[in-house]
Amino acid sequence: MTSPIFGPITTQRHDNVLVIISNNPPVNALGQAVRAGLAQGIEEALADDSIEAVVIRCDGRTFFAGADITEFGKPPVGPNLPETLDKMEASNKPVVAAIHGTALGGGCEVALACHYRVAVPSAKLGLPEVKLGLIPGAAGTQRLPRLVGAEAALPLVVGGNPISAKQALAIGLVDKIVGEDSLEADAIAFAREQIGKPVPRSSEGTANRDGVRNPAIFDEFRQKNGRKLHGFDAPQAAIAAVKAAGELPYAEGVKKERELFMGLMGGTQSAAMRHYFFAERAANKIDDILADTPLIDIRKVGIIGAGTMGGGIAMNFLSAGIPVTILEMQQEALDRGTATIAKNYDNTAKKGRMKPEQVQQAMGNLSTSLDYADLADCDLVIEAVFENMDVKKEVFAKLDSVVKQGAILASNTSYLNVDEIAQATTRPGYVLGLHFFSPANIMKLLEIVRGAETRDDVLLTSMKLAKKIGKIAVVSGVCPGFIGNRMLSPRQQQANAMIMEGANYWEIDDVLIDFGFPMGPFQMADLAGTDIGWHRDPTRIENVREALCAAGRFGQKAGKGYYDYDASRSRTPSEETKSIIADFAGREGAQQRAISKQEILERLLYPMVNEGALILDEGMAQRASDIDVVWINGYGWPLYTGGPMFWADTIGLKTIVEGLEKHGLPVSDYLRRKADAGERFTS
Ligand code: T1G
Repeated sequence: MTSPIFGPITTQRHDNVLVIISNNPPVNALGQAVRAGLAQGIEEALADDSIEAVVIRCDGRTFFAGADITEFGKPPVGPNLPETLDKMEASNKPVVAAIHGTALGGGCEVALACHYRVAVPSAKLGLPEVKLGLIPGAAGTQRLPRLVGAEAALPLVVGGNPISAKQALAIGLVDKIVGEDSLEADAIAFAREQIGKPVPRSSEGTANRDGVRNPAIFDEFRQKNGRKLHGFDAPQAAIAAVKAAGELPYAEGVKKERELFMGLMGGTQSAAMRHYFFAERAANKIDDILADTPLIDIRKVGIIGAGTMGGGIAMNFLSAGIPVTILEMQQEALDRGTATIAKNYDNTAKKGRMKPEQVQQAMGNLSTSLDYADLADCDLVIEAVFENMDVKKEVFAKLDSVVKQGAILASNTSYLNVDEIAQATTRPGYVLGLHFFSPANIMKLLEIVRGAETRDDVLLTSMKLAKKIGKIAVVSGVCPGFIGNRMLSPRQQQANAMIMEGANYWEIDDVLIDFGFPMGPFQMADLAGTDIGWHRDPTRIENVREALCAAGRFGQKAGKGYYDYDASRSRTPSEETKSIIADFAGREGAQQRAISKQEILERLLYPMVNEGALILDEGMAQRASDIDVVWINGYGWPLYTGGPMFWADTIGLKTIVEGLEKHGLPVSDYLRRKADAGERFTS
């Protein structure tokens, strides 16, 4: 018998066991209605003497996937989750969480407050709050260490990544793995077996003593993860909370958790990371295309060019189980390309990121060719050839004559005009840009460049395919550099201008590193190679880069570029580079002066925001948050500031405009209008 209790929560009675069921699509988020229903269901179950055990489960794709993030930042409405969970845990009737899908955040905390947890093999459990700039706020940081120990709890709470049901069983977070298709029945049977036994409560566990016996684990964890945690507030709070679980009585520990949680909730980092959570999902949506537009079936992919980009692109499809044919002009280039792919997979397998059989399957899906005719039956062909318009037009004309009608023809160009390339074919509707970022098998970002004539089904198919191959895709219009590289260019210009005016190049890099970037522009140049696009004539020196190349300063690969590098590739500013720059500055007659860190930061980042405003005004990006997604995933913009547009909102558009004017830099009409109106780019 099923009785609706409250909105998304119903109950089902199975003799002496009551099953409380949540049905709150899409992910059973613990919104107010769910919390109220859950509280009521638990209260009724505990008050009814004929009920001797309780099972909590969810309909749909997953067990509770956490608090409802859309409620954050709004006035809280009861009942609050911790109180509901405390009541439930205090019961002497066994309560069993029946887990499928992803029990995350508050969902995992509901499970922790249950006396037992059973899960299907495919289930995952985790506490991803740190990815939202938070820590668990319903006693997860206090119950988990008491159940599994501080050492096992740290990676879950501080890292935020979910673990499999099998891993959860191994650490004691799950009590039993049940049948994939018999979760409810097995959970009920398991619950019945516990009737009459004393109920185990995570909050009364003593596994957390490991953190007291060996307090070094916290500093060791901090040191081991130093780079990853750098700049983020939440992970440090998470470590403090787990440590407190060993030092304080439970109730005190919960208070400490609440204090840390509220401090983070009110901070800009969590606002930024919650913004990013929804921004990444919004980027999947193409506002002017019907979601039910029929898709093109992509069963076979052709890639032209087996170089670094072509090989990396191929791996994305091979790893997703999609057959690939790589085309090159010479057998030697093909052999080199396929050998690189095999080596990359070998490294991935060595790191345990892929099983040998998965690598075998991926490589088994790879074929090679020297003949365009072998691409005739491809559903998608991506060219990754030399970045030259004439070459690309020639390739597309050839593809147009060989590849079957209805196939998508994509260019991996990083800034060339996709419309011009499309005009080299008789099917411009099937042409678009798929701009992968190097290394293409690692970098998550994909810019999908929508041509003036790109068909809706071609665009939507590419967006869905991006998700299938594990990319985070953003739609861009056709403009030089699309979204990311277009905004990189004004930052580069200012960096080069400032070293002529007296700023040291390492100071510029350090300002961006302090802001949270993994490296600055001059380090990036050394990493990529200062000789990209160099004419190779050491006697022809017209700028700093050509001077560096003429001096053999090709970057990290040469042991010297802007910087000198030691064997471990750590950088030291170079006197030779300094004098090369001074020489050019002298020739330009630039006024030399010390430039403050604040001025460096403003002149590097404010012009990027202005360029982002132009991109929005021209309709080259669908929404400001898409620009944030590009820069966080493609260029290492620090996630805890939310991306360039959210960051601009945080400091205020008026401040940006005043800064640009102070430095004599252009202010777009769109930016000025938004600033004058007191508006934000992002919601
Ligand atoms: N709240 C609100 N909406 C959510 C949501 C959530 N927790 N999780 C997902 N959605 C929406 C999402 O915006 C999208 O909406 C749709 O569901 C499908 O999501 C108290 C304080 C569960 C692994 O961080 O990791 O609990 O775009 O596209 O790829 O201590 O969603 O369709 O309109 O991502 O299959 C902790 C976040 C919260 C989990 C599914 N929980 N979600 O991935 O689908 S804080 C999380 C996810 C908390 C407690 C603390 C993933 C997923 P739309 P999707 P998916």
